[in-house]
Amino acid sequence: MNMMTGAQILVEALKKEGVDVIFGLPGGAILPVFDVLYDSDIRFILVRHEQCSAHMAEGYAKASGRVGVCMVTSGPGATNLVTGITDAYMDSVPIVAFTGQVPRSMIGKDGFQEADIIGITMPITKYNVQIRSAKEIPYEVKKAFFLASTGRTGPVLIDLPKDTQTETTVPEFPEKVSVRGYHPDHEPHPLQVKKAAQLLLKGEKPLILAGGGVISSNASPELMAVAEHLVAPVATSLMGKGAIPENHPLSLGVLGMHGTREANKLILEADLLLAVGLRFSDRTTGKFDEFASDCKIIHIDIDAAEIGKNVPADIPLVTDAKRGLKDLYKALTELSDKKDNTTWMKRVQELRDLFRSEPEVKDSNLKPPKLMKELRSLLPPDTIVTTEVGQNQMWASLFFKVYKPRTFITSGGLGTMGFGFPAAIGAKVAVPNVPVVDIAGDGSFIMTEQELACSVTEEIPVVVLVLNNRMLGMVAQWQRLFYQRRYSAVELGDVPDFVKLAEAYGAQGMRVQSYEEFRKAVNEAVKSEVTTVIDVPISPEENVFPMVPAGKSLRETITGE
Ligand SMILES: Cc1ncc(C[n+]2csc(CCOP(=O)(O)OP(=O)(O)O)c2C)c(N)n1
Repeated sequence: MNMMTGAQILVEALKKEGVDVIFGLPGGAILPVFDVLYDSDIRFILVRHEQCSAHMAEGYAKASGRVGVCMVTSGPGATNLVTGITDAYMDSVPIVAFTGQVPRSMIGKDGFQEADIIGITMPITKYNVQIRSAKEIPYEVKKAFFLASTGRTGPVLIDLPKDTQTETTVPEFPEKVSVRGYHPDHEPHPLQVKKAAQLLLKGEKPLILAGGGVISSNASPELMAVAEHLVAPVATSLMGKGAIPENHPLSLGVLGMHGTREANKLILEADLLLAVGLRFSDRTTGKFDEFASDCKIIHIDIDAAEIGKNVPADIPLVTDAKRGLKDLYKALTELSDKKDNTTWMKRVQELRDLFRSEPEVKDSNLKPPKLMKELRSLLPPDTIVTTEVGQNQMWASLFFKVYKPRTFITSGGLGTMGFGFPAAIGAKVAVPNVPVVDIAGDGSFIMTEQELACSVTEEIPVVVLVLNNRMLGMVAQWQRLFYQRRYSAVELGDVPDFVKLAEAYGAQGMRVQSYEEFRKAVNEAVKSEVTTVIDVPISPEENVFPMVPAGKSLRETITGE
């Protein structure tokens, strides 16, 4: 190896990790790296706000299963990443973020654009490190990708003082790294697996709850095998949506605060819960101590810290979802033939029929549930949908059926408004041949709408469907239901004009007033070679139902009737 600068070493190390795209925005403290990128084959996607570079990296990672990469400058560039990194941390999304930093001699001296990004991101990264010499770069980059993508996946940050980027050294690129005390490949204990299988076979009313871990470990086939052997209905968390095709006879849809009525009811009747790849978020469980209190619980999770944190488990299995379900399936088939669960499945069907037979509300306004169903029928099955946060997200979760893993991308843990649009851009970069649609609220879209400039100039066409209620709708819904309609700071007014806004950025804008116009617009938008914003005015009075009020148990579902 020849002498190389730290910046050259970094770019070489990224290539060795197979990185072909980086999202970000430059600045003084990271200029040496950008100068090397100028000559490299790595595609650099220039964002208009650093927060969005992290969300794009998340969208890229979630859609593809590969690590997403973002890169920004020091100080404000770095601090603008914080929301995106926290979002990735909460939802276990594998991203690696690079930040520039003031030169080593300036650290701690309040230099121009210095921020202690290591201190700031300590609690929101799986690992972070400040480079102290150019020599460390190959090892730290390898380690960053290893940590981000293994075990419970998550964000890693590398901070690069400017002079480590210009320092020269002869690099040594390691083939692999091992991190002391970090053993991400847990094998499930065979006796525990056997015990779990025995318990599952004993259960008369088993229910499976699948989380994001099933999707991130590509464990859907194993999930289906277990579910079909047990003839057990499957509900998912919001992050697990897509783990089972939602048109499968065993699918119950999403469970929780805005879960389907059948899922929330059946969990109260089940005697056995197999929870896999999920952290029992309060949005999924409702009140912790009343959740599944009549069930025996088997909990599979790669992160031992999740076991018993929110909900106690009778049988814990610390392993990733794929491995856990595979071993469980083997044990089940060794112990018995496919189960006969006729009585339980009859009950499942009974509830399903009951709730699905509810008549649709007759109203001349465009209704979000119907819009979601129409949208599904217009889009190919492998379309990737992202969402913003609020009512739009919950309508999508409840009424837009997802058929494949990695095709529903949303901000679950942090609930970040403004996530969906940049995540859609990242997803489209990762999987360019399928349509990508962001289901948005007006308030959320306005938060990161500037990335229209990015998507137009970088030629990354996505569709943004704005369910436009001129309100911070979800907050308004809570004020309507729990604060006697005292609408405090939720009215946005008819601003901006989304058609003109899209056009101002060189994108395409459309407004629809009827289902027919909606269908036409969606068909045109998914074929368009430029990003299209479809403005769909809906009533500001719409509520998302069913709903479980915050802090209540799933027993206390409000249906709006
Ligand atoms: C960054 C951020 N700020 C505030 C909130 C709190 N919040 C949750 S939902 C919501 C309203 C969202 O409004 P909009 O995007 O218009 O979607 P709608 O609920 O109307 O579909 C707000 C303000 C949040 N989740 N994220």
